[in-house]
Amino acid sequence: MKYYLAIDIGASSGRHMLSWIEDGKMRLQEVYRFYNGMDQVDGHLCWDVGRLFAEIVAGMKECKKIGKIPTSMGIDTWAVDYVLLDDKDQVLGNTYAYRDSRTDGMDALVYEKIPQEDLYARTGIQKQIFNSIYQLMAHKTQEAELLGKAKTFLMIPDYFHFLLTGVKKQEYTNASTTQLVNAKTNDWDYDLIAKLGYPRDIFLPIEMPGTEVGHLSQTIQDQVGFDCSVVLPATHDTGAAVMAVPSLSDDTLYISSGTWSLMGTELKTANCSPDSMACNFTNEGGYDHRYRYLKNIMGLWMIQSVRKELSPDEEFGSICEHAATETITSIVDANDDRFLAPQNMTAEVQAACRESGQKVPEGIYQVAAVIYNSLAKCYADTVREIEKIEHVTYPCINIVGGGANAAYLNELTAKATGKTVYAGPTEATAIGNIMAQMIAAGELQDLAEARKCVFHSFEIKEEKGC
Ligand code: LFR
Repeated sequence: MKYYLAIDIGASSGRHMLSWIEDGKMRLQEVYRFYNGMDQVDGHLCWDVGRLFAEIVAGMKECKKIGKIPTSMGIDTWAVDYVLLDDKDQVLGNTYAYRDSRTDGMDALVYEKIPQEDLYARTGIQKQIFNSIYQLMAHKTQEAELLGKAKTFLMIPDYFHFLLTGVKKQEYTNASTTQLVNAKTNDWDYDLIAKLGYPRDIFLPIEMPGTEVGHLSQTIQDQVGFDCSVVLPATHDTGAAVMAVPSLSDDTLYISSGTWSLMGTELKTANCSPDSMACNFTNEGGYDHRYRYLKNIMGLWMIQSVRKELSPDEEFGSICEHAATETITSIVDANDDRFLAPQNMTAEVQAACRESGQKVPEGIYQVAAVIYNSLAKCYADTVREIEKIEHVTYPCINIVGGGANAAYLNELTAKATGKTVYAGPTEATAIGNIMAQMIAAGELQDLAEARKCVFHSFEIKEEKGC
């Protein structure tokens, strides 16, 4: 049996998933799971990349323990965050998390160098104040000395791949989220980088998913007890998740539902038009030169936050079931930046309801009901926008990722959009990661065949629209 290992790290947890093909179906086995979260360091929200790497190694040791040694492995994580390495390949300063507020006001400094319209026309990337372009401006203005010492810029999964192999490679899907990649050439926009005054030489050549990074270094082999090849998946988790959308048609709407709800479709050519910019759609680089044309919606981060505040020991399923019995109809704008990193999510949702003259939710279930209803409303608005911009009427919505388990939200989504909802697979990110590895190994022929295989391998629930 040939095993493949996906290490999929999200903002709140990470997991090691082994996969193999058996009787024509893709099988998955979770071998290790670990916590992730942001830490406060010097008043900033940061990631502990040292701890995360120790978890990566710990999970690999589990593979050895159960005797399932992967032929290849790859890591995907959230996007936009990066490390700067010095001339000895040591991390310079903090590894900031994208929800940190150091980027406040950095958009204005970027637009002094390039008008926002030009930036969108070149990169096709949505305005999110946490994009690496604004984070680098924060580095430039707040920690110039540090940026001056930087020899290499690596996105988080690329950094982990480097620690595993000693080889530095920059993967494309994640690079596109920096907002420094040109949507036409799919390469760094060096002209833009020069305009912004960022050091050109820190950016490595861009490589496509499926490329081999290298083999495990001797040091890592000694720790984990085996060697394997490290292959680039779509290292951006959303890039991986969208690969695993089990649709056999190209005209498909999807929601990759997790910490964020990423809702959109795939395009063969980027849409960098002013209309598209006005709706803040993004054209993130995808597998096989497809663009993920989507919108970031605040997503289950809102539920995760209120659960932490009001009912930390309760299962998400229970919160979702109870929310379904509430009758409150208040709605907030699930796209509003006020929900990005509020001091207290519950208070923020309540304040938004109060300010708009609506009933103020009390208790976890009412607050959750407001969030679920608000997400569904936002999904419906987004469907209308995409259909208008793309002149396509989509028949259904595929929801993938952990959020596909939220039955009440699926029901609300079907109702609000009028479209049939197909929910699953829930482990889309890990599956997408594996797909790129299996295609690279020749076990699956191409994306279309891999999607067919996912379609036949995992449970997909249907919720009829009305
Ligand atoms: C989802 C995700 C989104 C990205 C956000 C920040 O996990 O990767 O696609 O916009 O996190 O990186």
